[in-house]
Amino acid sequence: DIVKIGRALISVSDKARLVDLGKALTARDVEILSTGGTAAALAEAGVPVMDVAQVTAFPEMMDGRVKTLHPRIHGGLLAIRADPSHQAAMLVNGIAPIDLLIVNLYPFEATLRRTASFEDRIENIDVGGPAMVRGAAKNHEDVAVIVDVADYDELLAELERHDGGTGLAFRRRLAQKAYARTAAYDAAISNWLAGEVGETTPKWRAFGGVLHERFGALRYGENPHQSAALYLAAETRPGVATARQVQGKALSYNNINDTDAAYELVAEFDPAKTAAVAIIKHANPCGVAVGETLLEAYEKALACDPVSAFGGIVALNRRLDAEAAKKIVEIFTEVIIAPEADDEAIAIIATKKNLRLMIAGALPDPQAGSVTVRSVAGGLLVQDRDGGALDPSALKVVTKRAPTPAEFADLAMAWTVAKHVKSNAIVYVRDGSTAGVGAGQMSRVDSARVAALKAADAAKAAGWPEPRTKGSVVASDAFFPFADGLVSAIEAGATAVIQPGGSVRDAEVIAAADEAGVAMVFTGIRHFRH
Ligand code: 93A
Repeated sequence: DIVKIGRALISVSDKARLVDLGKALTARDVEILSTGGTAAALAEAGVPVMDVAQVTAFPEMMDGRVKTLHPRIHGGLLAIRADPSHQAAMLVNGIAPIDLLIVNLYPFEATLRRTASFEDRIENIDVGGPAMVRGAAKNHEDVAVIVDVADYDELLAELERHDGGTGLAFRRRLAQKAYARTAAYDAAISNWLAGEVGETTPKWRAFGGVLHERFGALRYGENPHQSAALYLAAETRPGVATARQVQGKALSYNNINDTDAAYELVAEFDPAKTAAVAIIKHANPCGVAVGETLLEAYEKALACDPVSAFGGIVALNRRLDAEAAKKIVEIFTEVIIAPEADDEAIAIIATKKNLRLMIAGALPDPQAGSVTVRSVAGGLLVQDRDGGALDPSALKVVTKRAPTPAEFADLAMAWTVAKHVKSNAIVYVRDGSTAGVGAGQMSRVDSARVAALKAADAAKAAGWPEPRTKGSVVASDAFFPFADGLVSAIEAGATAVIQPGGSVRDAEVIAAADEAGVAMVFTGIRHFRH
């Protein structure tokens, strides 16, 4: 699969490192073809080069709009070398093969970053370059294509390895990169034109590489004065964006955001092992529980913070059944999302005509790789989604007392829930349901206090003798920088703790746990969520 480079076509707007590259290719007896400016730069440096105009027998014309758009060029790039009919076509039409294409496109994107006229930008739309790049990439079986100055070194290393040739794996990688380049290039042009023609949401088209389809405009964004739209991701992950809406009003921006948080959370719980329900408000859980049935899990989740649960989003990890549906419709809920729903459950939901029921078809794989995107001024922040899962064998007991099996089960759950709570996250769990959730505070000790306070309020409202944090376990999404957060959790009644560890004051924190007879495990990983 090694293709020896006999002839190369170089046509580059960015002439950086051009002469060095030309010299290196000449040293390997590669014949070089070039377009006007590129040829001139090479010739000036004494690199032997033939102008494409000589090959095409046409002059570059129309201000350079037509230079390489000719069968002698495209035939040389596209001909399948092993195909006798292609060979014959080359012979008959005087087409010589081109084994290596080095192109970088007219700097269209740069015209967006500077003040430029409409005409200037139009003139900087490269047509011949992308045409050659796409042709060479299609024919990567025989042709290598470079679209980035940064790849010159790799090319020269490859030629060194294969005595002036390139391997198929290398060419295929280059082909992939070439199409990524032409796709991004056209996306940039389309984004710009979208703005020019008054497309209402041109800025969102900038997500081109990540998102591929505008799914629909939303009534408004997080607030009524913000416009908004939902885009579908190029990758398909079962969830709110692709779920089937069985009934109810159209989802709002906030509904979609909260429903996503809810469904991603319940997906952490294997439906074959347990039913799980999460109730979400403002993207944070106000109650999460597991149980034998969805009804049991829902009732336990609701008990955690019934005040906040009003107007919440309910996510379930199993097929919605009638008994759970009957209970859920008792209070005002914005959205229900589940992998499936029984007909009887659907009929019960139908009695609340505004309530949105979303059927996702499946649960997403919590560990599956994917990306999350958020915007910052002038850019996008992209990261792998947090697919981290608790590895029981990696847990380190750091206190004199180890957690009991019952504590351990609740610790694992608390840790899983904490992953889905905005930092600083403190989550108390007792008997398979959250007892208190502290979310989004700027100090960890405040999150511990807020969670305990909410548990105390819930107990008071329900007439329980004590808050459910008494005898609970607690998870912290990141390490306790001081003992105070832990002390606060112990005061609230936690008997076991799960946290990443890794603070310079771990010794102090461990000592505080030991003093109270509290068991603590370190996970070694953290789950910030901002
Ligand atoms: O105007 S074009 O779209 N028409 C063409 O036929 C063509 N062929 C190559 N632009 C074309 N190119 C581009 O010219 C290349 O992609 C490269 O960016 C540029 C190099 O021009 P020069 O060698 O004259 O500096």
